[in-house]
Amino acid sequence: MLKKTLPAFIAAFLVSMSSMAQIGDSEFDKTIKQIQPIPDAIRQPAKKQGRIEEFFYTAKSNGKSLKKHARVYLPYNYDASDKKMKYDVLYLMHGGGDKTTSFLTPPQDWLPLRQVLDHLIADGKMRPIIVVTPTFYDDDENIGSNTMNDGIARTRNFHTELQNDLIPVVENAYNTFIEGNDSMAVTRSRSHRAYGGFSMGALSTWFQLAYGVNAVKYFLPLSGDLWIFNDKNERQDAKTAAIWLNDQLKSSPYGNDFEVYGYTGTKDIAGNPQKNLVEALSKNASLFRYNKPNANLRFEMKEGGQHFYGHINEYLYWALPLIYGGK
Ligand code: FER
Repeated sequence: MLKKTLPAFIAAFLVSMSSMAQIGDSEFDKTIKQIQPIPDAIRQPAKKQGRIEEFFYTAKSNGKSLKKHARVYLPYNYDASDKKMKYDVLYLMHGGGDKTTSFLTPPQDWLPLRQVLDHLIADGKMRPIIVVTPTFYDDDENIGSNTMNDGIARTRNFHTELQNDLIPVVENAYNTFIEGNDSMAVTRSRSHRAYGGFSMGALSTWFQLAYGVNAVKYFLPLSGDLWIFNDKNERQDAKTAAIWLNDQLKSSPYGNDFEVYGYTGTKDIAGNPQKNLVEALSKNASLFRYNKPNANLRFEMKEGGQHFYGHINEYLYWALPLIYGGK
């Protein structure tokens, strides 16, 4: 017996040490869908291009009033005067130390998200949407102490700013489905809203699900898991995090009326942590249906996928048509 278990234990230890994930042959691993390469054409700019605007708003946090900004992607042909045409809105949160520009207008040495969006819309793979990229920092030029604890606190709290300060203002400034500008208006239009993020932005996505499922229906955690701490500030394991998230959701009136689309890569520092969280959710969280008809929890991994926007933006090429295609 010992001979059989010892190498497995050592292997698991080595895998966790190197932050390398593997899609192994456990029952759960067999359910993981592998992310395919994107078509070459997506790596070139599309002919019909959307545009990116800067959007300013005021956020209230801890009694402070902050002037902040977000970036807004408007699809090709967006016409502000055409009030009959309404758009769903996707919010995407950057990773630790990053900015409102990280998803939309990065240096062009990786696949830019705007190009993915332009192509998906031009090719009819998804309907046109508006994408908003805010920041959990005070602003791009003021990212606070940039420590892990500060980042965790900001990602945990961002849902309040999203619901009270950002959504009502930005969605009334563009042609969206919101009707009204209070918290109830945000809740009534939740099925027209998605929230996702990369790394610490993925952490903010799990917290959005836990604390703000009333504002958002679709969730895209991209290379990041859920960090829960006990009273002594010790990180809890995936099962504890899964049960905590499920308990949070049980106290909402929305039941299992939410959808999670998780993506990461095998060479990503978040690969194993996110895989372990999704497995724990699939086994310990009654509101999550994984790998079943009408699933509300999906998870895919890219062989060789790394912790950077170039791969994350590829994942969005596959994820967004699942939410915005064919409806
Ligand atoms: C994770 C792996 C890495 C994760 C976050 C990180 C929230 C962030 C690392 C960094 O910002 O340095 O699973 O989940």
